[in-house]
Amino acid sequence: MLQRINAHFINGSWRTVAAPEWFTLVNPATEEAISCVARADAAMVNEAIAAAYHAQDAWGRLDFTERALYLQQMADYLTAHRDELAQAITDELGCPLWFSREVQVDDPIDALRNHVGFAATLQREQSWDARLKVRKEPIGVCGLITPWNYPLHQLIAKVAPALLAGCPVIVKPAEQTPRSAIILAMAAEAAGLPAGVFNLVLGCGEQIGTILCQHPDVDCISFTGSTRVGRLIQRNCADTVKKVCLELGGKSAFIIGQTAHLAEAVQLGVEDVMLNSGQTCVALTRMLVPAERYEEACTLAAAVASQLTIGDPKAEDSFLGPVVSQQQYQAVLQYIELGLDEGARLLCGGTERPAGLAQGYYIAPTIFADVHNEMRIAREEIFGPVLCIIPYSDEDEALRLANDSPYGLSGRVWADDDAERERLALGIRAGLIFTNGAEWHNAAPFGGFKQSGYGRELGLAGVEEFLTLKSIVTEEQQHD
Ligand code: TXE
Repeated sequence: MLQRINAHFINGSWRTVAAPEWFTLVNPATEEAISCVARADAAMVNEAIAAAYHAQDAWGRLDFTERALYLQQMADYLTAHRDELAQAITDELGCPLWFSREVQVDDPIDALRNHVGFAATLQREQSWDARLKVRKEPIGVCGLITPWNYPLHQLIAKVAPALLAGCPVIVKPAEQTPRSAIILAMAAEAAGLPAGVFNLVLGCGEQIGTILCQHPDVDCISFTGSTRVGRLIQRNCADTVKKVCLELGGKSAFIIGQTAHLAEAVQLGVEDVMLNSGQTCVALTRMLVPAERYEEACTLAAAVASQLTIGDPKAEDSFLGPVVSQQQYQAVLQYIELGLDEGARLLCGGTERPAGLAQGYYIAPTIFADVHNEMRIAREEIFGPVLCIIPYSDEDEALRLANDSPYGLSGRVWADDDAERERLALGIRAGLIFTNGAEWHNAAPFGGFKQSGYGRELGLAGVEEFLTLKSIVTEEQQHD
């Protein structure tokens, strides 16, 4: 018997849809149905908006430090439910359980706790003087629309700053990954958030998203997902002049510099793309290598990929599991075929099912050499375990290739020479640059240049997105 999930959190209580449409969730590792999820109807979405609208004044009047106490309790709840969260994410998304625990769950909880720490700074920044008071005020009711690839992270990166800023939220997670959102709503309930401050509606992106975007009582939409839907959201928000934050796709470059330690750089580059089966918006999908070291890099990359274990997400030694869905599986396989048609050289992987995996949406780590930056596989976001290796002749060409992309989300440079590293890092037009072996930073403001979107998440800058300024000018005091 399939588990039925009919759970929407509105105005402080759990609600069911009376005669719902059901959406079937499939475990991507087994291709078996795991549950059916009821989609919220339009009436329920409108109720959630009304609840948030009525909650905004009281919530907005609290100090940052008071609101931070609720976030603290939510973080404690999530920590206590770490294993359940990790299991839910692995079942729905297919990434290995160790990755769910360490990256999909621990990192966002850490990010949530960072927000607790921002409260005192924000409180101090409220400025006063005799004639002018400039206050940072919440922007209002926020619709938060998130994707499936890092389900808890994507939620926390929006919910934490919005709540801290004083904005009530209506959360619409991706249909493929509802469980982490339900657990987050349980955290909000356990923390005793006032009714209407946190609302969760599960269901169809187009239907719920359109209502949220067009509703006059919603003041801001923060969206992470495809560039296609990002454009649509902008248009849908235009009539009500909402603030919009968009975190969209990427096609990030990894420039391996002339002075790089090639083996270390290539290993990190390959592993980075293959993690989460390539379904990472900051994945370094274009590896740029000095022409004179190109064949050496290709050989190293294929060797690294051949060592990565693909298989059962529950096995501790699986480095990558399946991709999220049949749809994603077909889309990635089509890109691999396209790469072959475009004349790229397949170093490893491809469209063949990995050995021993008869079921599941598994795609072997795939690497293409002889890729030109004009090829579609070098320009479009594939969102699967596929790496393109591109040669460059000198530093100028490396930067030209890195920046010759409609996207500008992220990038990495590796050079042992400080000056080279600095020049490359400054030269890439993208919102987040890593150097050498640097790891993800939970307080680094994150967001795109160009068609990767605008607005920032994480860090104090992430909270500022949900704040607006109010100036109160007072009459000069007359002194006798
Ligand atoms: O994304 P969608 P999909 C990219 C990646 C991937 C592609 C498609 O390239 O292959 O997008 O993935 C909701 N109005 N990224 O189809 O459709 C939807 O319900 C409002 C990059 O899953 O953009 C979900 O909650 N909302 C990315 C969210 O939008 C709508 C992460 C994302 O879904 C809507 C994921 C509408 N009309 C995919 N239609 C990243 N930047 O990290 C759908 N949604």
